Amino acid sequence: MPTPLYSSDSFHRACRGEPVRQTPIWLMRQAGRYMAEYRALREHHPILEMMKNPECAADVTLQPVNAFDVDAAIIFADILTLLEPMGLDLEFIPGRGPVFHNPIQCGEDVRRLASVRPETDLAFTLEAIRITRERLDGRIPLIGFSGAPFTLACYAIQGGGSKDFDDVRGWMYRNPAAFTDLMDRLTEAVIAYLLAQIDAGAQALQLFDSWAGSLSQSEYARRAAPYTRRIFEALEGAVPTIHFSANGGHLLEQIADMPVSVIGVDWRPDPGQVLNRLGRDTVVQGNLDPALLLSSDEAMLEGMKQVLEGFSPAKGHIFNLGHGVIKTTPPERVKLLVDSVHACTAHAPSPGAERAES
Ligand code: 1CP
Repeated sequence: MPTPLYSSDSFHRACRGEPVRQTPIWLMRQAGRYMAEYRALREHHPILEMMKNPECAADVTLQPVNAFDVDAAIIFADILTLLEPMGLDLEFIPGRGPVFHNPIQCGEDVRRLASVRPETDLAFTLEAIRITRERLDGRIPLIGFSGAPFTLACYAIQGGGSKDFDDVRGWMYRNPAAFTDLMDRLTEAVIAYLLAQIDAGAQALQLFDSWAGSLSQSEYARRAAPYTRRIFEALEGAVPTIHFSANGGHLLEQIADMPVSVIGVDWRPDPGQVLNRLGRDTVVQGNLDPALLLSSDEAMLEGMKQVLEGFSPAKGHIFNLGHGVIKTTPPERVKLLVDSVHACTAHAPSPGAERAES
């Protein structure tokens, strides 16, 4: 049995828009190749094998937790593993990235997709969540995640990565009924997967819609938002939820209109403008440009201050990068960033924070 939620931690308090002693911070892709500990494990194991071995996945999840004073862990898994039990044959090819050998090409391919039973099909990630919760022993909360239906559909149709997924949008316009069928099936799979992650002990959930930004506002409203909304409705009241999309600045109002706890913002929009558009009664996550960690300490810290100041009027702020940690990031920079966010915000607690957290 997982231990109960630790609802007084700063991450959860910020998710709920409650005062915090210092701004919580975690980083998307905080586990990965920029860490020597990760590279040492990766030398001996292909990435899918690492994700499918729950002990190993728990080890990797805890690497950044042990190295940096982050306020949340995120389970080591990948958005693409959900597509495997549906019938898509996934391989991570070194130097090329993920590839599906049998991408979706027609409506018949969609109709052939299997439904997912997470407890058996994705038992490895659920077990990794249980092990990680035990090892964390309540120190910080554990975030589970899934890809959102549109981003999953992008990979399922494209059969791998793409710089813009133009061909996927072309397919979507040519095959509207098959695309709707695919989105329906993916939505059911994502809901089942995320509910199973909660059962296993995930204390918050992030939905990655990395490619939603490739859709226009009206196409997003029509072809993606209803499915994402259905997912947040299914999770409402269970654990805090976070939405993230890269390059999705034009979609922020639509996303904020969903029953989601936290709006993730990539590094492109200015924090002040985000709050002008969404209102201060919003909980935001983000949004330092990850490339600033490849810059100087001074430039990174200047960027950090702008993000902290820009989002300070918000009801809640979880500090994060505007996308994942870049592979060439020096780990010392991550440490400096985490410590500096804590140090800079510890001096200006919101009213009532000390009382609330003691
Ligand atoms: O060793 C390696 O090959 C490193 C690359 C790697 C890692 C560390 C991949 C391949 N996946 C992961 C783990 C992963 N993926 C996490 C772990 C938790 C964390 O520390 O944050 C998460 C949250 C993901 C999510 C993910 N996978 C996304 C959404 C987030 C984003 O970056 O936009 C996407 C799009 C993927 C697909 C994927 N997996 C891996 C790669 C290289 C890619 C991108 C493929 C492409 O579009 O070209």
